[in-house]
Amino acid sequence: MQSSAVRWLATFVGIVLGASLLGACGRPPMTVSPTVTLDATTKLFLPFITAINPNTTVIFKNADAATHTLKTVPNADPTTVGGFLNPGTITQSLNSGQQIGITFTTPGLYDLYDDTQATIDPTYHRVKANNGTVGFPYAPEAVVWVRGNPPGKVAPDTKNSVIAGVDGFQYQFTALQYHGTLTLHNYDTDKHYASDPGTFEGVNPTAIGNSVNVILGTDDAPPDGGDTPLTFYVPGLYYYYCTAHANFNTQLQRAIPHKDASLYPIVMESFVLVVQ
Ligand SMILES: [Cu+2]
Repeated sequence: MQSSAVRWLATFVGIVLGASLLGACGRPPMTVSPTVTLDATTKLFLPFITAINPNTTVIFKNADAATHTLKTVPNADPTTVGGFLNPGTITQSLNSGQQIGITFTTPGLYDLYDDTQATIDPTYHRVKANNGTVGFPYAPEAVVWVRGNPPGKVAPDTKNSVIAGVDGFQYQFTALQYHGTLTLHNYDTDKHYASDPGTFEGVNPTAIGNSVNVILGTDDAPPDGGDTPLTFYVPGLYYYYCTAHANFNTQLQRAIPHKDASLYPIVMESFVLVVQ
């Protein structure tokens, strides 16, 4: 018992995000830290989403035989820089068997990925699993949600759109104030959906709209496509995906893209952070 505790201490690196970087050593926290594991079987980060309070240390563990990395996904929307998305930057290498502790101090969403198995799509700014990876089409991506009010201004209302000719939402992450409305617009010809898979991993505290939320395209709502407004009364993190272009895998708690979805292997999903 003694020796395993010492070993654990020896491999523990403390990193504090949002305030300052702790160089030397971290103390193991008194409470059990949530763990995100780069799983040896799926080669994915499990769980996909981790919800924590500020000043919680998350253990990132590489259970695989190969070296992996943990890196911040560049913000697709430049207006979110300095705000709710990625208020701190992480660039870490994780050797086989290594675990590190990262303490998240600033509220917001942290979108992380492993660049040994995925790239960032230059057009759609999403994590895209490399062909031939074990986890394909799932991307080795992990989202950490730190509850509370993020830095910067959060808009009262916001918009996310289905891109013309593409089975995908413009942004993976948006934010708004509670009692505000997320308007989903569809510039594509086809119908798309913002479907709610129910509550999981602390996400979706209430149903999103009618849980189906069809968004009419230019075929059904000519000439410019339809709007689906969704108003959020309960703060929290919400997740939606398009049931016409993905299925929700309840074991992995992630959506898997349909092979005929135009952005495959990028999945048609999005998050909206609703701030009090
Ligand atoms: Cu769709």
